[in-house]
Formats: sequence, structure tokens, C-alpha cells
Amino acid sequence: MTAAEKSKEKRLSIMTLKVLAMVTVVSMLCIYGVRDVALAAMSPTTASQAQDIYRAENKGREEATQGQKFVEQPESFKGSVLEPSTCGIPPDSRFDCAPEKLISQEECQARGCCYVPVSFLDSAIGRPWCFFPPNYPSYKMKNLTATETGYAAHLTRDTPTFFPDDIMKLQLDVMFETEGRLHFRLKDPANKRFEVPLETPQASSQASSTLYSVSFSADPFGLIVVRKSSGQTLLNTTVAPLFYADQFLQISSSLPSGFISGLGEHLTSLLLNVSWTKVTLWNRDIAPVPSANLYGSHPFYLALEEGGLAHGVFLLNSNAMDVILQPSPAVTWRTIGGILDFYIFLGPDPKSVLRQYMDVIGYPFMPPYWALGFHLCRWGYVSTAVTQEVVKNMTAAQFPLDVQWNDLDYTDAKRDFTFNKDKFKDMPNMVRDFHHDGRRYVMIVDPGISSSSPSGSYKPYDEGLKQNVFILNATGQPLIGKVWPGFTAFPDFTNPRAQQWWHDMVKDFHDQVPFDGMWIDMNEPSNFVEGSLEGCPNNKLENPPYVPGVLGGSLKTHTLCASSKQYLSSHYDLHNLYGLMEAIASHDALVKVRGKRPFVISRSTFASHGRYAGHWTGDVASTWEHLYYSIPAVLLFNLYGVPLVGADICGFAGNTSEELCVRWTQLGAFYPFMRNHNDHKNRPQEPYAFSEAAQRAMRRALLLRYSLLPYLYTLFHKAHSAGDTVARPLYLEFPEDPNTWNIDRQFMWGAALLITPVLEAGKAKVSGYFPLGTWYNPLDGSTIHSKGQWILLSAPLDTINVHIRAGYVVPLQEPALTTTESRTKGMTLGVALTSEGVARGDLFWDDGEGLLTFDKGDYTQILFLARNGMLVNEMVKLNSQVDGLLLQKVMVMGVPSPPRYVLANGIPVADFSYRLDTKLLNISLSLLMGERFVITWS
Ligand code: MIG
Repeated sequence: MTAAEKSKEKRLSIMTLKVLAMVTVVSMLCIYGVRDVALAAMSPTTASQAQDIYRAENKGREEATQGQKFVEQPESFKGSVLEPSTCGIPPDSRFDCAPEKLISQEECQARGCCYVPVSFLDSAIGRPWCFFPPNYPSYKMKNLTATETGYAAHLTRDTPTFFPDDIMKLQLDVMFETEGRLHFRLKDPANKRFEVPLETPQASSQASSTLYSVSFSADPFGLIVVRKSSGQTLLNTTVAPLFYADQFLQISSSLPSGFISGLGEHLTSLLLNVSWTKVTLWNRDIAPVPSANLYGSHPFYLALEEGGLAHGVFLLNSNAMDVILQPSPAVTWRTIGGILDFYIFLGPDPKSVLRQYMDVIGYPFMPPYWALGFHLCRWGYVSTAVTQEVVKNMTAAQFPLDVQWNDLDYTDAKRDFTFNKDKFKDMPNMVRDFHHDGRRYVMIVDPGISSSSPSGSYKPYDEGLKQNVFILNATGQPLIGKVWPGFTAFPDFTNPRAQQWWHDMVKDFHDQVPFDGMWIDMNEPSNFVEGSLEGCPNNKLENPPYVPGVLGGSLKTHTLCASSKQYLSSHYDLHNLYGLMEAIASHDALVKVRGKRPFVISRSTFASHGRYAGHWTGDVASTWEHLYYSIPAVLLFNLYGVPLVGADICGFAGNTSEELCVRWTQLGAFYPFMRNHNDHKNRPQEPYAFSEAAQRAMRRALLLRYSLLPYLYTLFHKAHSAGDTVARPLYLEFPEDPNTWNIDRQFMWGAALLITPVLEAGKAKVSGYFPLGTWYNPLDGSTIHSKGQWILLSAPLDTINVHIRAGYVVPLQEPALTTTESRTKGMTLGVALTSEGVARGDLFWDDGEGLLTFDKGDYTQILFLARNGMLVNEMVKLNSQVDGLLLQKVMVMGVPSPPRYVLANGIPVADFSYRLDTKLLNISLSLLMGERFVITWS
């Protein structure tokens, strides 16, 4: 077709569309007919385009000749009901050509885009009226060359886009880093742009074999990633044009399925809705509400594929961004700064995807053992007397409690690193008393440093000023905002001087009050005034040409000016990293100051946070709805590599009810991080604040958790050493069973425990899904043989359903009121046999708080194996810390017939019992955990 013909075609199409614009969506089908006649010549993939599509395989290797066929046609243009032509794109496959504003038909067409109004309803759903035609100008790829690790090429565009400051020439690097990990990056070769300061693994050569093949489309540029084993296209960026302007970078891709999890932090179900969902990442202090950008940013998703395969995608970019999901299905990443730096993880199973993700962002830190105990907090423990009273009440009512917390109440005028010399004058002694009783203490620390204390009276500010650690405004002065202490300056944790200063402040305070961990709040960072006391300058960082869908409509809403200056870059680039950087500084400070394993719980997070700290889900409401939402929240943070996570038990905002608080305590007993915390205005919600019956139920849940701590601790070790999750969605264990994919009202601890909580008021039964297999309820001795089905369980108020999966051995320990005590108690092995009579499990044990015990080899690891009526242990590694620990009980589930005798190391055991109805064999004995044993029953 000649250019003249093309432009005639275009005019024709515009004319046709003008007519069509008057017609509603209902008549879309006949519209296609009309347009097809008019535009039949405009096939989106012409022969010449097809020839431009390169095939790029793992060079010089055998599989290069096998695997993927030549890519003939971008996926998105297939499957359209009607003949493809310029604007004849099915509504769900359209990509928005007017993301930044509402535009008229004329403006849309002036952009060279298609204008087809959709019904009011469809438009509300998010379907664009103005969208890209398939031949829309984009980048062209040139000089594709092989490199040590993959490919490199240049991309150029001839015409600018409708956003200012296009970068007309880009550098593409494609790195075949490992068998399962593909990395590709688009940079400006001429000017250094901001990059997230995350140390990532570097490959020096290309992986020798890969699960993926990559092909390229040259014009328009596109990258296509195919899973070799299934032929499934995982990524195809030819579906829409690439944008790479200074403040608008956008890339779209097809998705192989609509089953995706991630892109936090939001109040959401486990699976995202791909029906035109816009997900915004810009860290924000706000009580969780659906759709809003919340405290943290994790630009990562995991997608499930047919047959239980999975892949993951991570965009290493910290700028404000929107990610749009649409039902074709497809994804659009739209960020307003930095570079496009993508990692694709091929799994092939979902657990491997997460491990591959954590290979890039870092494996989770190992929490101290006490961190897994019960934590109690509230805003409004107004004095040491009150705080101590709370601990006393807990003990009197026989509730376990490991860690007592204080909120802002302890401070002097809400300033960090001070304590109130009146109500908290004996704080140091209070903390020492807690320690004496085997408990730990944590207090809140906000990042805002009071800037209005008289000079010379408040060291953190005076020192901070002297050392120049604060974020600066446009005139080079510390930016002043307003938070709890009043006027505040904000430490710039990207500055090494600020890290040192933070350490010094932590040390000074620790010298006075020997606290054990830090609760870092308000670190989005939160600011009660917009930007700063003086507002913000008017510049392109404050007012970018595209503002993602942030709550409040402006980047500065409830935080600092985007153009304020930090050591590494502007706040515009670093905002989403603020909480992470504070977590790193706090983690490092605690290591130095305490010389023990650090404990930091942070509200704001970013990818890689789990290496340093945990997270709680912020100001959740005391409602049944938020009780439910806490499950996907906890599971998603496990996917993000932040396994130490929990929600405020019984809810933070608003008054709880007794029933809600009981159910929440039961569920909370299975949060990896278990803390009850309450807002200052609300009715008390400590376990002892309720009726005897409620207390019994809560006590039972707490003791159940404490019994399971050896198992939980072992799971944390696997997360730390192998990139596993702790609390996990069912689909991680049963990906081939699609019934599990959307389950987020139940979850698992590791591979062995299935938890089915009650999440509704007034219910004494709960329905749960049980994947194929045998499931034992150790509490009532019942057994479920499931074909993969929903089962109605009894769940009276004092009960949370927990099932052990056949095939696993779970290490347990007699509970106590603190972990200091429980760690010395007798252990039990719960052995859940399959129908073939086998089970296995393990235990990780160390001193519970030493630094780097795993790296130093200062730990014990024991395997347990059951088969043919025999249970044995095997020492992977033995260390003196298990000395004296006794195995006192073995509980074998699924023993088909009554044994006549039980032997331990060949010696008859007198004390055992068997029940015909439950097929449960209980053995009492006394063996050293650190010695080899053989237990047989026959
Ligand atoms: O503006 O420190 O999410 O847990 O109790 C509120 C007081 C500040 C928000 C935290 C909440 C904490 C509260 N903080």
C-alpha cells in the first residue's frame, strides 16, 4: 500500500468511526461489519512486518533448533471474531491511548488513535474509548547482537509521542541469567536515569539451558517470551506501543491467564480482578480501603498457568506507577520515572517462581524465636504502671505473652528517642523486669524528627542538623512537615551519614532503655501537611504529565514534596523506598547495638523488605470484612518475601466485639507475626478483657500456637535459607488443582498444616476445601479422606480448625507463658501417615537469637522419617543447643490396626494407647532430641 493509499484508508476509517461514535456498544457487532468493508486492506500484521520478527534462542545450543516456532503473528490479534483491521480490536483488547486525561474525538484522532465510545457502563468499568491501532508508531529495533549473557539491541523511534521528553534512542539488554530467570532492561544509553539501589545477582555468562525462549519483533519493537515445555506465550509486548519518555514509561503485554496475585499493597483478595483494574503503587498512610494505594509497593505478580505451572514478573522500579489489568487478559506497566528493568521467573511451579524472585530481592531475615510468640500492644497504655498491669493481667489469666509493646504514649512530647519523665520515668526498670520474666519489649519509633524543640535540648535534631542527615527542600533547607511531635524534619535514610546518625540515636536510647526491637510507623513517609509547611514548588516532578491513580490526586498528598532532595536522588524517585531504607537502617543499628538478631516491624515496605524486617497491615478496622482481608494480605506478603507479617488482632480502628475478637485471635494464632493492637479510643481488647468463655477460646488458640512454634520456627528457617513462604496460599501446595487457586479464606502453614478459620458472625460451622488426600484433625482425632472437595466442619466458638496433611511430621512443644520457658519443654512429634504409612518432617533449632547462626553452622537440624511402622530421626547437623531437649510424646495418625507393642531403641515402651475409632497411636516416652532414635510399632 502506498502512503497515499494509507492516508486515504485512515481518513476513511476516521469517517467511519465518526459515524460509529454515535452508535452505542450494543450495535458493536454490525459496526465490525461496516468497518471491515471499509478497512479490509489494513491487516495489522503485514507480510513485511512478519519478516521483521526475529527469532532469538539460546544461541549455539541444541534447543535452539527445537522449541518455539517462528512467531508469525502477535498473540493479541488472533482470536478476534472478525477480520482484523485498524480499529477493529475487541473492546477488552484495547489499550488506552488517553491515560492522562479525558480527550475529545478530535484530540484522540490527532494522536493517531482510534476513537470508539463505549457505553457508560463499560466506560465506568475502564474500557478505553480512545485506543491504539495496531500499527501505532513505536520503537524499532536495530542491531540485535549476541552478548555474553544474551542479547543487546538499540531501539529508536522516529516520531515523538504525546508525552514530553521522549527518549528517542534506547538500549535493550536481554540476559538469560539462569534456567528459570530472564532479565531484560531498557535504558537511556546517553543519560543516566535513576535506578533502584538494590544489589541484584549478576550473571557473567548465559544460562546453559533455559525454560524460556525469547523472540523479538523489530518493527514495532516487541519481546515475546515463550515457555518451551508448554509452548505457552508468557509475555508478548507487541500488543501495544512502548513509551519511554522522561516521565512516562509504559509497556504492555498479553497475559497467559487471568489468575494473578501480587502488585501490593492493597486491600484485596488473593487473586486480582483482571477486568479493567488499575492498581496504583505509591506508598501512603491511609487506613486500608479497597482500590487505594496503601503503605507499601511490590511491583511483582505471580501468574498461574494451565496445568499448575506458574511464572512471575518483577519490575524493579520504585517510581509512582499504575499497573492496569484487562480481561483479554493483558497487563500494562505505567511508571513515571526510573528505567524499565524486568525479571521474568519461569518456575515452572509457583514455589520455584517465588524462590527465583527472592534470589533477586533477597531471602527473608531469620527472626528471633521470641518474635513468634504473642505480642500485645495498644495506643493508650499511658504509663509504665498501666503497661505493667497489662502484663500482670495476662499472667494472672494464664495467657502466653512474649513481647509487650508501647505506642507513642511512652515518649516525651511524642519525640523519638525520649521517654516521658513523668508517666514513664521508670521505663528502664519496667523493661528490665520484663526481661527478668523472660519477656521482650518493643516500642514505636516514627521517622519524623521534631524540629521545634529549643536548640540544644533535643539531640536527635541537633545532631541531625549538624550532620546534615535530613531531606532538603528546594532552597536547600531541611524540609519541614508536621507529624505527631509537631514540626518535623525527615531523615534521609539513603544517606550513609543518616544511617550512622540513626544508629547513634538508637544506641543512645538503648543505653537508657534496653528495648529489644523497633516498631517503625509513619514511614511512607506520612505527613499531616501536603508536601511541607510551605507547600511545594511548581516543577515537573511535582506536576508530572501523568499522575498515577494515587489517593488525593497528587504525589504530595499526605507526604513530602516529590522534588525534595535526598542523597541518592529526588524524593520523586525514592518515595516508595523510604520505609525500606528506614527498615535497613534500623535493622543494622539493632545488630550493632544489641549484638543479637534484630526485630523490626515496619508499616511501609518495598520489594526486598523481608531481608531486613517484618510488616503489620496497618490500621485495619474491627470488622468481619477486615478479618477476612487479613488472610490474603498475610499470604501476599509471604509471596513478596516478607513472611513475618500479621494484622492487628481484633482490629485496630473502631470497637471490636467479643465474638469478632475471639475469631480474630484464633486466626491471629496463625499469622506468622501475632500481635493484638488497638487504637486509643476503643474499648479494651486484651484477651483478659472478655468473658470467661471468650477467654477460654482465646487461651486455647494461643496455646495451640505456642505448641506449634518449633514447626513455625523451622518454616522461618526454610524461608530464610531457601526462599520459602511460611503462611502460604493453597495453590502453592496444590497448583495442579485449580479449585485451590482462588482460596483465600483458608491457608497453609508450610506444606503440612491447613487452617480453616471462621470469618463470619454467628457461625458454628465452616466450609473448607480439602485438596485430594488425607487430612487429620489432631485435636478431635477425626480424619478426612478428600477427593478434592468442600467439607462442612464443626467450628464452635472455642475452635479453629487445623488439619495435618498426611505425609508430614510436625514438631511440637509443650506450651508455656513465654517462649523463654516453652523452649525448654518436652517435645512431641505429630506423625501424619499416608495410606502407604509414610511421613517426613524436620526441625531447625538454635539458640533462638544469635546472629547468623545458620551461616556459622551454629544450629541443629533433624530429619524425621516414618515408614513401615517405624519412626527414625537423622541428624543433618547437631549442636549443643538441643542438649537436654526431650522427646516426650509421639502421636501417630493413621495407624491402621492396634499395635501389640511399641519399642524405642529396641526397648519396649509401656506407656502407649491406641484408639480403634480414630486410628491414633499415642506414645509417651523420654528420649533426647539430640540422639538417634528408632521407634517401632507393630
Ligand atoms: O497516625 O502511633 O498504624 O498502629 O497505633 C497514627 C499511633 C499513628 C498509626 C499506626 C498505629 C499506631 C498509631 N499510628
